[in-house]
Amino acid sequence: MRIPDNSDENLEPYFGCHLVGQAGRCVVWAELAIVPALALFDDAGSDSAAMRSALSLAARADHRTSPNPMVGALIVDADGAVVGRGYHHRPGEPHAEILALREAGSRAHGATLVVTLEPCSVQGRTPPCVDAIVAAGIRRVVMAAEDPDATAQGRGRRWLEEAGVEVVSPVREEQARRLNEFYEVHRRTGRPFVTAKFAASWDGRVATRSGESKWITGLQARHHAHLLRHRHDAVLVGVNTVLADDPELTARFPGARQPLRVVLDSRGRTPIAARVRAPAGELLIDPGSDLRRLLERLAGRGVLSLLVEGGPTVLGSFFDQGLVNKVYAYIAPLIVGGERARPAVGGEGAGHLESAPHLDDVEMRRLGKDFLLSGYVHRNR
Ligand code: AOF
Ligand code: ZN
Repeated sequence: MRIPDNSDENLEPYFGCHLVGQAGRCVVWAELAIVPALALFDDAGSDSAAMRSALSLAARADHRTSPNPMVGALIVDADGAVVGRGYHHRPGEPHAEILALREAGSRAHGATLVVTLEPCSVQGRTPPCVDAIVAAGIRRVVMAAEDPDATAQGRGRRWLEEAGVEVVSPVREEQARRLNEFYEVHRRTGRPFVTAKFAASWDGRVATRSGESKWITGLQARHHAHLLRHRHDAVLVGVNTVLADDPELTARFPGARQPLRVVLDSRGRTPIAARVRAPAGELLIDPGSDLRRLLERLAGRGVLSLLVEGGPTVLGSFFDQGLVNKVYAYIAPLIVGGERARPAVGGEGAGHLESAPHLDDVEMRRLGKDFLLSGYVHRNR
């Protein structure tokens, strides 16, 4: 099957078994990763189609590469046949280009390498890919985007060109940057990508006036929230949420990644028996007095993405300080009402509509009876 040159499908969710129940049967099917629509690993009909295949390969890592980017690569010979494929699986393991070159062997000579990120030019945990690409006799490199990492800055491209390799770039740059948006924000700003998440009633309340919040949304929405935990490197709540809900802050489905857990607690109120202390992995308790500093510290230890799960006071602080990149709102079909029932986002809030964080690239999907709304915080206001 060939994709027309001008095909420009958006990245779409890839569904698989999200929760395995007793007897190994799949209980919940859900989105596992964002991949370009229709994963066609072997389509090399054009640079754009081949890049689409390389992107879907990259997405297979489903965030397990952190703090590294997700990268996919294909090697296409002179007849347009795909002779090698690879994607980066885990940090410290071979880069996508190396795996693709290994599969291609001598067929890489004179072939085209299609890769979703500029090949690396410095020795990191692994040797520079540019060296291997030139040594294998690759004639042409098609890349989606330049690498925002400080060690790159176009060096990979220049090295290839100096060695006589033709470089074609950018191809499907927007999709590639969207796929690695956590990595992009981390490398460009020195802070993690911040996702705000809440579950609210149609009228925006996260609890009744007596504080009851379990459960506003249904099972499917709650399972989806576990997927968000898996995708993020760290998850953060305020101590009031610990006291009210006693969350574990783990991703509970087979094969899930477990995020670093962060609690904002300035007065040591996190109970010794709190569930957030129980799971293996690290718990960080921070006073929360300087969120920017906290974000920089998290970024410094390789946290590319932070999921802020609330409650209203904490979400309010992140929004008031303009620190949120993306919002996931799970909206349940009920009206809680009441002046004393807490809204999803507290803090100061916007004085004027003009200064309220507006959302772009908004998406809506159904999760059982609930809706999931997501969008990116518009920056230029
Ligand atoms: C990856 N996977 O497929 C490519 C990457 O520590 P290292 O040696 O794994 O190097 C990580 C850097 O290599 C990363 O920040 C990025 O700049 C570059 N390219 N990284 O993890 C890959 N192609
Ligand atoms: Zn590399």
